[in-house]
Amino acid sequence: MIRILLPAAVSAAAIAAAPAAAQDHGAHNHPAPTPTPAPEPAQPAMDHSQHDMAGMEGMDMPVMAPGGAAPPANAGPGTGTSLVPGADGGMRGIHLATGDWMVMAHGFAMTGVTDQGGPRGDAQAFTGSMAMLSATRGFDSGVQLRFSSMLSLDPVNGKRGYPNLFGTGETAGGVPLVDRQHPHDLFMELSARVDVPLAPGLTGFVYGGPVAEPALGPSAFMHRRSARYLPLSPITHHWFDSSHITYGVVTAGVATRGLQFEGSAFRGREPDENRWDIESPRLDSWSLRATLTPSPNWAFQLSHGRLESPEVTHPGEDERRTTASAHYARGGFSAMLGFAAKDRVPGPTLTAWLAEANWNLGAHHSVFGRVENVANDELFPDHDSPLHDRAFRVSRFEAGYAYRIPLGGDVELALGGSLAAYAKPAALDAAYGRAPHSATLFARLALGQ
Ligand SMILES: [Cu+2]
Repeated sequence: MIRILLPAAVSAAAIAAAPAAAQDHGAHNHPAPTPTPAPEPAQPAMDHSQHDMAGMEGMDMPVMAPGGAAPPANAGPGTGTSLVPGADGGMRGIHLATGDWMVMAHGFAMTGVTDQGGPRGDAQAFTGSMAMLSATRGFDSGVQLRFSSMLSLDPVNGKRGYPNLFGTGETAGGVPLVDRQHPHDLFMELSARVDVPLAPGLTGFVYGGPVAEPALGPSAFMHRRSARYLPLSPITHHWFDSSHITYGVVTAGVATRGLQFEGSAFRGREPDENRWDIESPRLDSWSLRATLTPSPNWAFQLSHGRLESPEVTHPGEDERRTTASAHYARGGFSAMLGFAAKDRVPGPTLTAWLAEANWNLGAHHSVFGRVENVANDELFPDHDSPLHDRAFRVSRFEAGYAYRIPLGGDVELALGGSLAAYAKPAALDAAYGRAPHSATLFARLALGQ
């Protein structure tokens, strides 16, 4: 227990200590300094009071480009080059202007204990964490340059990650992980991005790096406001957003105020089970994504990718992945509805649905939930099992509550818990019990969003 909890405490302390170093900036809920897709022309001398959006969270404000010829964007930045509704509030945290560069830091550390229930549901303490650091600078020409890094201490959970009933994907000790969420890699992102104004209201961009996220799927769950307090990974992670850690990505796109088109070349293979290293990049797969943001309240994305041999245990098997999602944000309420189809080549097509929402009620209370439905054929990896490779459609219904304690300087402690129940075919009763249910408690310390 101590071994598991200590790294979270250390990273939590690091996050908590950070605002002291930036007292004059930390207390404000700044909008993102880089409101994707609008480039940020060099106007560092902007009146600070104009820039201060504190108290405006939840208002239906477009994410304003801080001056210049760029129009205000309806969208805010998600993970990689993905977009979320501008009304979600953008990425917040500590902002420091150092010379020509604007440095932004944000992140979270959480520790939890979960009992996933039933014969296959383990009980375990676990941690989750993410620290993001980015540096952005604008040039007189309107060109904007940004470097981003994202780190996680997930690997301290051990190779088998944490219990997550009906969750599958990736391996530990060469064995597929089932009813578990794999740990994320230490390096979740090391990327660079250049935005170039092409015409009034039109921006072109190039993004990529040795660890980055291709233009495929919605913003990854750990950055979605709708999933902010949901303590566990979605069981549909490998249908929607598992490509958020990809070793080798190059993306090019164009964006207007309400529309973004982009394409990526990237490595199809999932990260291996050594979570502390950087793997060799390749560009053997591709994806295309269109994102529509008609207002600051809505974002819709449609994406399709062809992944070369994503799974180490199925080396001859490729994947065509299609995802569609709608994101809504207004007044402290954020929601997402998504559909995904994983077409194995060769093999069947497995579909998934996901609906999740978070609602901040006043200064302290949040209620949240997620419903997922997925056809999964990886629940019995043992070749001798009569159920091996059979697809079963299962559903998870999860609901929870968090009590939020603002600690000042955009630091927040949230204490909460969730309960989950499942629907599944009777053929799974022997393995999972007739009615498994799960309970999770967590403490989450966050700097910004
Ligand atoms: Cu992941």
